[in-house]
Amino acid sequence: MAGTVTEKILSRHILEGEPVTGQEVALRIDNTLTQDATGTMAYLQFEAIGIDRIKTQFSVSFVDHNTLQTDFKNADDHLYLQSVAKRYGIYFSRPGNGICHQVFLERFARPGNTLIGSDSHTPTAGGIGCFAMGSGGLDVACAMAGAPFRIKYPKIVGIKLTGRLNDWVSAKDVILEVLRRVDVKGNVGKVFEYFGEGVKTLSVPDRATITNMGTETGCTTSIFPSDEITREFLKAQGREEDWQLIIPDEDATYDEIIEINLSGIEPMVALPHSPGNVRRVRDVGPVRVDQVCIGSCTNSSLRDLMMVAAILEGRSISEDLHLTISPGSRQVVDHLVSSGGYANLVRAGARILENSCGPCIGMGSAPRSGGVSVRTFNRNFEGRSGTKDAMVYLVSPETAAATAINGYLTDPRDLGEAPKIMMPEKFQVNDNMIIKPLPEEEAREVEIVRGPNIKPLPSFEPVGDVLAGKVLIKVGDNITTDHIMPAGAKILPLRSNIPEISKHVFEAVDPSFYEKARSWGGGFIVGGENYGQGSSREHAALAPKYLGVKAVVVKSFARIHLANLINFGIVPLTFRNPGDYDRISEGDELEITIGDLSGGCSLTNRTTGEVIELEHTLSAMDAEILKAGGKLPWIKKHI
Ligand code: MIC
Ligand code: SF4
Repeated sequence: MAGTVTEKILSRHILEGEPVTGQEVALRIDNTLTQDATGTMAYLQFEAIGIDRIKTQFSVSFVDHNTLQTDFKNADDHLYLQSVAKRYGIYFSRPGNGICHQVFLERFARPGNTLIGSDSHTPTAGGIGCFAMGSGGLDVACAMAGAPFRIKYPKIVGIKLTGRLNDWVSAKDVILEVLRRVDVKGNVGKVFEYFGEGVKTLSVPDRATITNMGTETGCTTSIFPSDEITREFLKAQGREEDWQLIIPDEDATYDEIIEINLSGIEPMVALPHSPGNVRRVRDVGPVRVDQVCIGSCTNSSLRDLMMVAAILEGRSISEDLHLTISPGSRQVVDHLVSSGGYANLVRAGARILENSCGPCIGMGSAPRSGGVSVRTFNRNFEGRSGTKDAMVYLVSPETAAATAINGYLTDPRDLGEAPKIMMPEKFQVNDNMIIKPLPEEEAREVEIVRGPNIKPLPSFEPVGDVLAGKVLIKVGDNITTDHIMPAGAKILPLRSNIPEISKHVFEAVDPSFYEKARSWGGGFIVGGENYGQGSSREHAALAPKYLGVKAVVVKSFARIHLANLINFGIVPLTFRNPGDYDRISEGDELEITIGDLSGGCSLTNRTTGEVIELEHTLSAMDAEILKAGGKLPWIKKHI
């Protein structure tokens, strides 16, 4: 049978279920990745499952989110992660080695494999032809323990690329164009698979920029074929043996096709506060800018930073703004240094930060109050930069560099002739910042180090048939996990400590949420469309659960957050009639009869006396997991 890349990879990994769109399939998972901010929970859960060694082909633990080490907490977390990796046979990428997705692409990702990662931008590896998905940490823990990962068999959307990008236009503009067309909601359950002649004009890091930010559409993942260009990239990384050809058959069919002519794309920008709010840079005009930040897992590859270095060569940044650069990996820095690019950046006035997530997750470099920040990142949600009233614009490295020179949002084509950059034939391969797994016997002897900030996992009661309580908060559409469980320098160090981090739930939306949840004995969350978009952080489910949230009732959910709610025993429900959203207010007393969750549920609003019909998309297994009080107690019984 003719197949797409997605069909070919999935058919080799389906353990249960039929490849029918919308039906649940269980997938064998070859690899996993974690990062520090979600990793500590994932490994505490893995330990709780009680397996002696990971069962994946290989798994990697990265430290890249929280590298500030403002006190013992963070340093303790890193040590825990390093010792746990040693104990269970996991690769450990040390802090300073780079951003998880960039390093995974360079050193680990394999075409044709399946990967899940406790970070929503795990689809970056789709740029190399790996079927890579973001998930909660508990799902990663289960995959490391050998359990399959369940998804709804996706609808395969083919994105047909023709033509070739013009000078000054790059992969970021392509994904911004995709986001302009499909927006951040309405894409749950889809895979965006790129095909067509235009694919050949994009390098692996270009493709990875596109699959990385594909996450912002809310899709399951995005993927490119594995072709000769992929082989060249792997060869340059000294791992050609990891390559295999995976291209769609001539007569492969897609459920839907979107055509994009690369030659027609112009420099694009996502305006505050949504990655889907996309315009042409030229149409937005010369907005005054206070800060430019270059980096993040979307745009920190060698290609991107060499381009920035070439644009800045012999120039100075505007005196009215700051420019920060966070390289994606140590390999990138190594090349920047040896090629002279690093000196161009420094001489132009860039502040070069660590090889980590940095400002992207609010770890420093917050803009001034009311400031404008132009970033090459993938998210511009309100407050995520660390400054609530900052205005964040998302652009390509070319647009960011041009803006840094002029001090206002600039279409890079205004700079004249585009520089030409050359990529090395062979990358500098040096894996001394990656600690390899120990042999099984030796690994058993390793002692796991737990600092005082690493608190035991909370455990929860099974969910009953009738849920009663008050509406703790009512929110609108597109609520992100950054709204539910903020990150940043103050809160990230608490990721291993649920009692402490739970004090910050919905902090920026309603500072009284925590007190209310405590004094009302928990209750419900009511929301609109695309609830829980963004990050994979399970803390956005775990911390509300700890505060007694019983169910979340919304118009629609984002995929990863929906899975996280189930994993931690919060019942995810949707309105049968979306208009019923208006019939519930904050503070209303609700009673929801869920029964055994085999059918719909009804909600009685005790405050108004009205009855509202609710629905869910839970499988029989999801219902079992919920009823058991979450996935951890459930998996312990099943492994
Ligand atoms: C993000 O970009 O929001 C993060 C921080 O990388 C998250 C993971 C986390 O919250 O730790 C993600 O994208 O999943
Ligand atoms: Fe890190 Fe930002 Fe990428 Fe998240 S989006 S993994 S915070 S660089």
